[in-house]
Formats: sequence, C-alpha cells, structure tokens
Amino acid sequence: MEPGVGAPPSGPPSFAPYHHPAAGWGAAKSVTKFLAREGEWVDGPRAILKMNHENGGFDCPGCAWPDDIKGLKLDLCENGIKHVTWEMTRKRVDRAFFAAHTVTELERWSDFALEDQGRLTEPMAYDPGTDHYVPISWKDAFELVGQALRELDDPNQGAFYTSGRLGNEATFLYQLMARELGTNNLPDCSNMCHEASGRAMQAALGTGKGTVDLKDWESADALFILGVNAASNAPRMLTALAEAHKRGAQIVHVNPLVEAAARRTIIPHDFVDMALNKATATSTLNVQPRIGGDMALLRGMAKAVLEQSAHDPKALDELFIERHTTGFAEYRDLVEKTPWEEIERQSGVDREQILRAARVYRDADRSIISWCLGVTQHEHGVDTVREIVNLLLLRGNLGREGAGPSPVRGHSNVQGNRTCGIDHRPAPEFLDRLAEVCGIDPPRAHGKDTVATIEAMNRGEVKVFVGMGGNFALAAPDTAYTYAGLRTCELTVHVSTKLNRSHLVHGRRALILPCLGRTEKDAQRGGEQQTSVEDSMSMVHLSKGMKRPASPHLLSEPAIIAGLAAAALPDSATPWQWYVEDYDRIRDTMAKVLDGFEDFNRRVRLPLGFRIKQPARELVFLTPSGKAEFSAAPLPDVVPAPGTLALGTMRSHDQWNTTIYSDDDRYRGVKNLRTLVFMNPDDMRERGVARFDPVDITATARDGSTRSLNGYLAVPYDIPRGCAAGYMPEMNVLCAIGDYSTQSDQPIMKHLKVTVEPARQPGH
Ligand SMILES: Nc1nc2c(c(=O)[nH]1)N[C@H]1C(S)=C(S)[C@@H](COP(=O)(O)OP(=O)(O)OC[C@H]3O[C@@H](n4cnc5c(=O)[nH]c(N)nc54)[C@H](O)[C@@H]3O)O[C@H]1N2
Ligand SMILES: Nc1nc2c(c(=O)[nH]1)N[C@H]1C(S)=C(S)[C@@H](COP(=O)(O)OP(=O)(O)OC[C@H]3O[C@@H](n4cnc5c(=O)[nH]c(N)nc54)[C@H](O)[C@@H]3O)O[C@H]1N2
Ligand SMILES: [Mo]
Repeated sequence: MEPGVGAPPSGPPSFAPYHHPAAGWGAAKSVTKFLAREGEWVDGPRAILKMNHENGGFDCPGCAWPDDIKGLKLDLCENGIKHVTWEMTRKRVDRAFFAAHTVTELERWSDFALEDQGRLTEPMAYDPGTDHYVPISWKDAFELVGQALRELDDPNQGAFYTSGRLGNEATFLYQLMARELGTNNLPDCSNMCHEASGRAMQAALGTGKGTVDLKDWESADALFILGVNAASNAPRMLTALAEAHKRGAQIVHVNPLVEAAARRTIIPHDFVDMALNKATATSTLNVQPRIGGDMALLRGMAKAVLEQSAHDPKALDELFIERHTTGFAEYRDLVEKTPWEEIERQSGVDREQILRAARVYRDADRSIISWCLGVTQHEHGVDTVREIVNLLLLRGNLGREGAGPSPVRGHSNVQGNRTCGIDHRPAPEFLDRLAEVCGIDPPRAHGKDTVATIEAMNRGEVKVFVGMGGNFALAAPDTAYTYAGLRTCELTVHVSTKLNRSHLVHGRRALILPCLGRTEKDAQRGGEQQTSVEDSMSMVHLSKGMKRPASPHLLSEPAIIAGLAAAALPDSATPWQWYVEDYDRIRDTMAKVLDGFEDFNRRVRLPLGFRIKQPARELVFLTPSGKAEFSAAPLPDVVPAPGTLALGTMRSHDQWNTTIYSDDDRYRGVKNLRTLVFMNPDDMRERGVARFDPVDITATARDGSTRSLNGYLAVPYDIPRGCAAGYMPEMNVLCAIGDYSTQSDQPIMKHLKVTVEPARQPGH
C-alpha cells in the first residue's frame, strides 16, 4: 500500500555528490526546464515579476521567508518560481476527465500524475454507484455539506483541517464557522510542523513566534542555523546568509547532513555574481550532530559559556539575566552537573567541536538562532527549542537589534493561520473577544489536532472532515491508518486547486471544491479583492492575484467558507455573504478580535504592510512570572539502540511537501530516485549493504508494532553513524500514529527507530 508518489523516471537512478554553489546557474537551468515543461514561457515570467512586490503583487506561496524590507529587490528563487508556475499551469481537470476515469483507476496513479493533470475546474461529488466523481452545482454542494453538519449528533463529530496557504481573511471566517457550529476541532499542518516551537516560546517568552525580523538578520554577528535545508526550503535565506558572510558575520550550520546552504551560493538576482559565476560562502562552521542531538549540543555550548564566565565577566549578561529572567540558578546547576561525556555522547559531537561553536557564540555581541523541522519533529522538540532560548538568554540575546530566536516557518501563511484563530487549544481571552464581537458562543473545550483527528475518525467519532487546502491523506503520519480513518467518514470535503490523493481516499460521500489560487484575480461584488498573509517574521501584508482564474466556476476560499457556513448554520446571525462582498468588512471585524490588528485595513495597505507587535521583543514577557523563563529539562537519551538507526524524513529539492516536481534532489546529487535511504557508509558495510543495494526498512513504534518499506535503495552519504534519512511523504508509512511527541503532540517524523537490512526480495 505504498503511495506511488514520484514522477516517471527520465533515466536510471544516479548519485554523485554535488559540488556547485547553491542557487546560481544550477537554479536558473532548472527553472528554464520547468517553465518549458509547463508551457509557461509567457505568463510564468510575467507573474514572477509581480511576486513579493511592494503594493500590488501577490505573495509567493513558496515559503514563509519575509520579503526583503528594502522592497525594491527582485527577491525570488528557483523553488518559488516552480511553485507559482505549478499553480498557473494550462492543464485542466474537467468533467470529461472525471467521466473517463473511475476513482479506483485513479488510485493506481502516482501522486505526481494526479497533480500533473492540472487545475480543478468545477465542484465534483463522488457517486458511489458508478465510482466516478460527477459535477455538482455550488448550491447543491453547500447544501450537501450543510445537511451533513446539521445532522451530526455533536458538532465535535466534524473536523476542519487547514493547510498553511489559506489567507488571513478566509482563516478568520473558517474558524468562526467551526466555533459557531460548536467545535474547536481545527487540526492544521502546524500540528506536524512548528507546534513545538510555538509551545516552547509561549512557555519561555510568552509569545508563540520568533522575535526577530530581516533587519536583525542584517545586523547579527553570528547566525546559528539548525535543522533546516535552506537552499531548498527557504531559498531566500541564502541571500541573507551570503550578505552576512560578506560583512564578516559568523554562520554556524547544525545539521546531521551538510546541506547546500552550508557551503556557498550565487544569489540569482545578483546579476554581476551570476555573470562572473562568483560564489559567496554561506557558512563558517558546520556541526553534524546525530539525529536528535541538538539539545545536547546546545547544552554543551551553554556549559562552555558558563565555564568561561568563571574568569570572564563578559561571558554572561548578568544584568539581563537578573532583570529579565527567572530560573537561572536551577538551569546553571543542571548544566554544571551534566558531564561533558554525556553531552558528547548524546550530541554525537566531540567536545572540541562544541567548544568551537560555543566560542563563536561567546565572541558575538549579537546572535540569532534559527531553526526548522530538524529541531521540532522530535519527542523532545519543545525542550530543544527551550534550550535554544536558554542559550540566548545567557547572553541577553533578546529584545535588541541583531539578536533573538528565529524559527523558519513552513507554509507561506501558516503563522497567519494561527494568529487568526486556527488553534485547537484557543486562549480563553481570544474566545471571549470572539464571543463579544461576533455574537457567538464559542466552545471552550480543546478540540482535536491532526493526530487526534485521525484517531477519532478511526473510532468513528469524527464523521465529517473538511480539508481547507493541503493533502491530509499523504501529509499525515501512518498512511494506512490515516487512509482507514478517512474512509470511515460519512463525508470528506476538500477545497483544493489540484487533484490529489486526499480526493481518492474518501468518505462514504465526498466532494472536491475547486478554489482560486493566490495568483488569480478574486472578483467579488465590491470589486477585486486582496487577502493578507503573515510571514515568518510577523509582517502582515496584502497579496493580490492578477491572473485570469483557471476556470470561470472557481470560487475564492472566503466565498466557499461563507457558502458552507450559511448552509450549515441556517439561523446564523453572522453576515456571511456580506463579508464576502468586500474583504475589508472581514478585516474590520478581525481588527476588533485579534491582538495587534488595530486599524487593520489602513495599516495593511502601507507599502510593506505592518509588523504585529511582539511584546517579547520589547522585553515584555506574557509569562506567569512576567519574565523570560529558563527551563531545566533533563537531556533525553537519543542514542540509537544497537543494530537500530534513527531515521529522519525530509523533503527533496524538487518537491513541495506532497507535491513532487521530479524525482531529482539536485543539491544532494540524486537523480531519478526517491525510494532511497541515505546511510553512513560504515552502517552500510556493517549490514552487508553496498551502494544502490535494495534494502528493507522496518520501523518499530513505541507500542512495539512494526511497519516496513521494502526495496528502497541504500545511498552512502556523509551522515553520522546511527543516522539515516529519506523522503516524506513516502516514509509516512513508517510513522505510527502513536509516535507523536508527548510535549507537542507532533508526530516524530524526524526520529523514527528503524532497522535496515538487505532486501529479501530485490526491487519492489
Ligand atoms: N521548496 C520547498 N519549500 C518548502 C517546502 C517544500 O516542501 N519545498 N515545505 C515548506 C514547509 S511546510 C516547511 S515546514 C519547511 C520545511 O523546511 P525544512 O525544515 O528544511 O524541511 P525538511 O526537508 O524536513 O528538512 C529538515 C532538515 O533537518 C535536518 N535534520 C533532520 N534531523 C535533524 C536533527 O535531528 N537535527 C538537526 N539539526 N537537523 C536535522 C535534515 O537534514 C534537513 O536538512 O519548508 C517550507 N518550504
Ligand atoms: N514524514 C513526514 N511527513 C510530514 C512532514 C515531514 O517532514 N515528514 N512535514 C509535515 C509538514 S511540516 C507539513 S506543513 C505537512 C504538509 O501538509 P499539507 O499542507 O496538508 O500538504 P501540501 O502538500 O502542502 O498540500 C498540497 C495540496 O494543497 C492544495 N493547494 C495548493 N494551493 C492551494 C490553495 O491556494 N488553496 C487551496 N485550498 N488548496 C491549495 C493542492 O490541491 C495540493 O495538492 O506535511 C507534514 N508531513
Ligand atoms: Mo510545514
């Protein structure tokens, strides 16, 4: 039951380490190839020129990296271009397509082939009699969902998933609908992504978000980049790194793999460098901890700083610690008691290398620590992010220019979704204001997150599932169990731009509701509308599509939500349709409900939008103590048991989460292969496995159950002993539903316990 994810191979699999700089001509060539394949020579480049531009452009849906605050630079990247072109394809999935293929037949297609059919054009409903999706009017589609929701015994039998693309206005309406219905069941992609970061920073600093912005990146003396493959997943960070290197800042990468961003780059918009093929370094030190070893490494750095402070009063910022923090004494005690041997063993890094990283930190006046999934998707993700904060607090790296924590978010508006109410554990104060302003009685009990929703489906407790974007079936852990859960539903509804696996793994009844993409014009009664988004650094700005919609039958996401809500809540006093006529009206309501959104309509129209106020940045801590809180968590044991490996699942260069562009992973030197596992050559030798030998991978879950992938090809790679890596979403097959962090409830997708052995049957 492995999902056929990838693209048809254009040749035999190959692997040869990549030695070129990141971005630069490799990226330019790849973009050219991609535009040619999608037939987007004219509209593609025209759209790209409108991306991320001050006033009037649309926000690149590719990632959540902020726009350059100078606002004048053509700041784009290969993967952003691919992402936008993907949405703008000329190919269409129309009623003739669905008439020609049964769902059972489509189930055998690869995920690449499904999305490659192009944009969805009209609402479709599943017909069990013929096993086809058939056209349905918007009105009937809304009524079908409305009726199913009205007929639930309990509103908590509905679950409303959000993928982090959704604009702020649609987000607000979506959560309002769920809460007016009476449920906080708002699972979202963040439950698999940065939940740990939010919880850790909330506890430590009283904010769920990073405190720095691009200006800070430009003035930091040292940047620590943990667990992110920036060249592929936040490519515009390369610009910041190259500029930092040019001005003499230190850049330390912490990653079991030495990724492309940890070497050098040619910035594509730097035409002179491009012409001269002149690369800039993007790293001054690379540290390769074992998978899950970050917390021990950070503690080692803290230990070195504390040791130094015995004879160097400048090593610690004692005034800052005294004025603004609590829990220091306990933390110091714990760090001092943790032996170096333990730190070395758990981090997988020797003392000398840890001291080198610590020296960079100690010598820098201003440090930023940035991280992504390599830190969060672990059992102890929350503790590790708190250790990041601990380390920052030691030297007062908070609340001043060039310093602070800086998580790199995933989806382009995932941060905005949380800000605007997508939270299965909403704060009581938020609900109070929602009740007061919107005149509803929101439920107070916590709702279900992604994992809990899947479990509840399987128990028959969630009966209606609405997916607002995303590809829940493939993105979620434990593929077989997630499929089974979706199939128990009475009704599954997906609001999507392209055909994907989640449309085929459906409930008894199912709907596909096609929506406008971010690049497209959104015309409503009140004229052309814009939506707002929030980037990784809390900047909120408008995004305006300019392309003709892929089909005249598409609706915007706010319009679809309003249609669903009006049908599900016939007695609602909320003016759903009135809101949709003019999104300024939604923003006016949001301004009254959301913290930091005062005067929303005016401020969002400022040239670069506005920054949501960030109390921790001003050294105001909304924590119980009113101070920044040190944590004193014990080091977890992350050393793999003998014979086992710690396996991390990650993205290739040529994919966007569950969307696969090709089977290549350029920066890691792989071509035509996704069903692989990167291994340390010694671990391969020990198992009698040679390069490209097929292997069977078996994960053992906490409950002792096992899950396997067979016939994957072993690729020798520069990765610490005991560690292995491979691609999501294929490897979700290996991640048991019960294997989520007890700290964040996040599936531990970066830390599966596996055995690898020569395949019993070659190939698969
Ligand atoms: N082009 C493109 N851009 C994207 C996405 C995409 O799929 N394609 N996805 C978007 C989304 S939703 C997100 S959340 C982000 C994801 O961005 P990333 O966090 O970069 O995503 P991953 O590919 O999962 O890679 C995680 C990195 O963590 C490293 N790693 C694994 N285990 C550990 C560990 O224990 N410690 C450390 N320090 N590192 C470790 C891996 O080697 C890898 O470099 O990117 C966003 N941007
Ligand atoms: N094993 C493993 N699993 C993981 C991860 C991992 O690292 N390892 N990462 C996790 C993370 S960080 C995330 S964020 C999730 C991602 O989970 P999701 O967000 O659920 O998945 P995506 O692949 O981003 O969703 C792609 C689909 O979104 C739809 N879409 C695209 N644009 C739009 C739009 O503008 N509007 C609407 N309505 N729909 C649109 C298209 O139909 C497309 O097929 O996956 C998680 N799963
Ligand atoms: Mo994500």
